[in-house]
Amino acid sequence: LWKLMDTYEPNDPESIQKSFARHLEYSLACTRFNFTMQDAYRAAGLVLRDRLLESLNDTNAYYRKMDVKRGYYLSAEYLIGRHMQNAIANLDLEQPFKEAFQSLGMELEDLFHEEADPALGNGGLGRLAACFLDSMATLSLPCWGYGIRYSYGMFKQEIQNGRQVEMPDFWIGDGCPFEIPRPDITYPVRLYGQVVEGLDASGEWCMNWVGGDIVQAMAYDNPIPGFDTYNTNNLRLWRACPSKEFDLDQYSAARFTDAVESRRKAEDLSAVLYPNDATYEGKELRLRQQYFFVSASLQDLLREFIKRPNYKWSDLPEKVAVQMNDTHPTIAVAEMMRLLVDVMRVHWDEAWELTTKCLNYTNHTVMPEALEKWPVEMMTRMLPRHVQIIGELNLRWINALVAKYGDGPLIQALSIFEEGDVKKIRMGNLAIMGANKVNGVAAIHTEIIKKETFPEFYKYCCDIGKPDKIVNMTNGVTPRRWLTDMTKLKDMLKFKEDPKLHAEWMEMSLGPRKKTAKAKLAAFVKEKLELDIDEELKKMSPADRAKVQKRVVLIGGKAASAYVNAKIIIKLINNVGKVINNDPDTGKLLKVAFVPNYCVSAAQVMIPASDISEHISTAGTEASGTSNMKFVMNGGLIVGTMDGANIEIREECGEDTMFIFGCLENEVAGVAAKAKSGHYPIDSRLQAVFQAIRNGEFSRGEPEAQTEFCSLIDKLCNTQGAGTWEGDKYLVVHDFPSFVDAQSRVDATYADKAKWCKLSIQAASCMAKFSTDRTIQEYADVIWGVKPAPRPMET
Ligand code: 26R
Repeated sequence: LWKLMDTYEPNDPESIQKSFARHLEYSLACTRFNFTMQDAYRAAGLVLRDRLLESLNDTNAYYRKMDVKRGYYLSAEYLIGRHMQNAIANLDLEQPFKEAFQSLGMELEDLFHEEADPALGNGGLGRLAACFLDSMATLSLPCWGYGIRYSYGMFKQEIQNGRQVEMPDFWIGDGCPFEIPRPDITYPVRLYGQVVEGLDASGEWCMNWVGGDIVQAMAYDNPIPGFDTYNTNNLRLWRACPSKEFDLDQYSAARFTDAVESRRKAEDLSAVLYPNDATYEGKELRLRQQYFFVSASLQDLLREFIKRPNYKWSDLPEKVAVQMNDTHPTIAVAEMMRLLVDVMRVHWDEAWELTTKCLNYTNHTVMPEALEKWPVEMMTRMLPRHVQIIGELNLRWINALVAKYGDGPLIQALSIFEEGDVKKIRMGNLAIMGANKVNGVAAIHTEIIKKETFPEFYKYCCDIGKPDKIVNMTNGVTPRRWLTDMTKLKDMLKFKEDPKLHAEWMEMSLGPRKKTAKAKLAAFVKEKLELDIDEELKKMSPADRAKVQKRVVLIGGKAASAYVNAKIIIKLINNVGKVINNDPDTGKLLKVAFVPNYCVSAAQVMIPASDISEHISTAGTEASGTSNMKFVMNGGLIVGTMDGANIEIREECGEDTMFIFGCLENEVAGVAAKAKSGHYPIDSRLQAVFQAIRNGEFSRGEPEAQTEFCSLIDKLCNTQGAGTWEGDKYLVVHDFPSFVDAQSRVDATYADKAKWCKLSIQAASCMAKFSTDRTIQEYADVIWGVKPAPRPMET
């Protein structure tokens, strides 16, 4: 068969064209003479998919042959962005594709624009997972991603009269040409039902989880090509399907429509991504989704393990490393135990040893409200066997702790169960207990985890001589869209004062109209917002220009649908924009716009065109932040707080490259205590802003908006307040004056073009640390013990 295969030169423009024509006609049933740009995009996608599939299959065969240790990344979210451009770049097919399509009268850029942006994630955590996949492939590491193939991704944000309106994102539309449905790879996943005790085939005592509903998880594979390697890894996403057989009882009872209905319900499981990355809501469907993808993924990776000739369970930790991305997949701890003990019949103690050697947990946030806790009642109904297992694990754990420390508050903090009116299972505690390594995502964050988020666990780890169970893995981003080896960038430093480099550097963002990043951004803003940032700012008189640094300020982001204040802030930004942009005085100097529907593709236009980006989280609240890295890699400079990765970026690039403001993490508690009792004055400039808002200067005659805007300020000014303090807990009033100072330093520095340029070059040259290539190398070395397995060209 191999000989019969249509062997093409994968990077020859003519074979690309032939394959394109065939896909148009035979895969899409178009004719070669009559097709739309959308058809062309799909056919081009299939051309790429052929090449990706071949590489994916060969890579996997190679991993099997070499019997390598594999890494598995479990994540409820992946924000991969558009495939096509990325795949072309990573397969190094840019030139032949360009040629192939140009001679057919098409521009690649126009094809790229036809692709829906797969947004199967909320933000930072999901985008990080996508960057990780890119680096795993590029480093030729035998690692796969597992997740959920949501039919509806992150909602599309529309702005109507300045307010966020959420629209469904049925991204999958007519199907994605890059994914490979695998009807042959399905696993049953049980939900609800009960546990019965009995004997297994060899007469041994065992627990059987029976009854309830069974959903099938069907695999959809998304090939992830690496750059400059023949390896292609896989992102396997699970879709929920009804089980294959019809429920005969229901059928024979003539409840045919009920049977159809219950099958339809199964599909709801993977229908929609929870668009909430702020506070956790104990929604039953969310727990079902989590268990669904965790169970399918663990079944799949264990099947791969036992396919190996003469497998022994004791080898599992030498062949498998699993990373749990936040608490979302941490039911894996109990599911791994269930699969090993109940299904594979491994003894409890050995199963626990294997589980705790294979699993690892990444924490992404210090906000306590984001640490998931599931009501015991709900979990017992849905996953009765898992609650038994967790109960047993907890019992053993607590007994050991009591023996060591005696009973007391330490024990309560370490228990997996939280007592109270509603008894809950703390997924963070379960994860730490079941993990070999736990990591934070920036140096400051890892320290906060040890001292504040999980201090009792850290104490325990230290007491048993394993303080390095908690490690730091500073985040990164993939630079692949621009660069291949970021460590080489340092060589540019010696030219940071070179006028020739300066000229080219400025040219990239300001140079000849149309081609530059700024021109693209201006076109984007004009299309999306009907706002002409380019023209307006050119109208200024030289005298005006001399006085004030003109600026365009763009703000984007999505508010969780129930997050009232975030929504009011969006409305306020839009109103402020309207007032400022249309004011004869300010409009010439400052343009403010809210960019609707911020997403990976919008970021690709905005980031390269920015001079300054603001990363202004109160010290200690942002775990890492990753977009800060992208801006600096693209020549931007940061206005920011001493928080998350800002701190490490400053360390790498030099203090002079960053405009720091705000209180430090170790000052926060003191300042908060003061804020609470009203012990510091409000800066007069901020008072003026508050007054303008109270006067209705930004309400544009809308009474509702006026009330809402005032409620925001009232909150900031609220000092006493009973119970939990709902005042200025992010200390914006305190940090405001130093923020304004930082902005003045920006203006002063920007006025000196040579200095600005030097700082920009200096910073961008020093960003190698923040490539996910470095991050993933550390995960592979320190946490997973996974080695590169580059596939030779011919296998
Ligand atoms: C609904 C609830 C359980 C939930 C809370 C928070 C769901 C999802 C989130 C998203 C959090 C975990 C997140 O995205 N955190 C971000 O992770 C990035 C990658 O590590 C960091 O850069 C960023 O600082 C952090 O906010």
